[in-house]
Amino acid sequence: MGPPKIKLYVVTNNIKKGEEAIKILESLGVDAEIALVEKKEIQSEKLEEIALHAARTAYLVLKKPLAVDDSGLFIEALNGFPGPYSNYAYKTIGVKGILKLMEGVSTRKACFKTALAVIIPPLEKVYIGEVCGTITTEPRGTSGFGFDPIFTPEGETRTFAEMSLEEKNKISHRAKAYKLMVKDLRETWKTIL
Ligand code: ITT
Repeated sequence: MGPPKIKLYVVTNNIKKGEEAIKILESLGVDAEIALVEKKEIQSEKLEEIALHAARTAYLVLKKPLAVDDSGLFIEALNGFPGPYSNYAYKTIGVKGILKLMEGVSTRKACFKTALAVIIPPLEKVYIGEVCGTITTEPRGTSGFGFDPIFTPEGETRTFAEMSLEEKNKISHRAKAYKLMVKDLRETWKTIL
């Protein structure tokens, strides 16, 4: 028997997002749990900075190995809006507001991006995952959360909200970031995840 596995805490206040992360980690064989810890969100245009700062402040409270993902939807025709302001945009103008801003706009390309910060002392790292696709003209589907009903990933006809969680987790920005993280931690850093 080797050393015991590390348990990773997924810090978020968004339960849907947390459940998605737990499923991804489960499929990679990682022991993980959601932690609803108060974390400070700085304003920055860089998801990497927001995620790392949030992870550091959460670590001061939790003092256990943890991961924080900060994600956003970057719409090309809106010069990357809402991007790092996705939470605020979702709560204020919402899915409908985004569709309204996109009315009559033919360039519908958009990308979801995740910056995943992990702290397993002394290690502190940030991983990036991205998936591009298009913004629909109408919301479709009821699964997932946030902007899932208006985003169709490349090579698909369905929105993320029309897919099962397992399907979204095969291709999503979040899944890509977590897969990179687990691979790097296990292979390069010999972390027992
Ligand atoms: P925490 O910071 O507490 O984790 P949050 O909801 O603010 O929760 P993010 O900052 O990562 O999480 O995401 C900002 C918003 O972007 C989020 O509220 C959603 O509206 C949207 N979003 C993020 N990831 C998404 C995804 O996979 N599918 C659809 N929308 C997503």
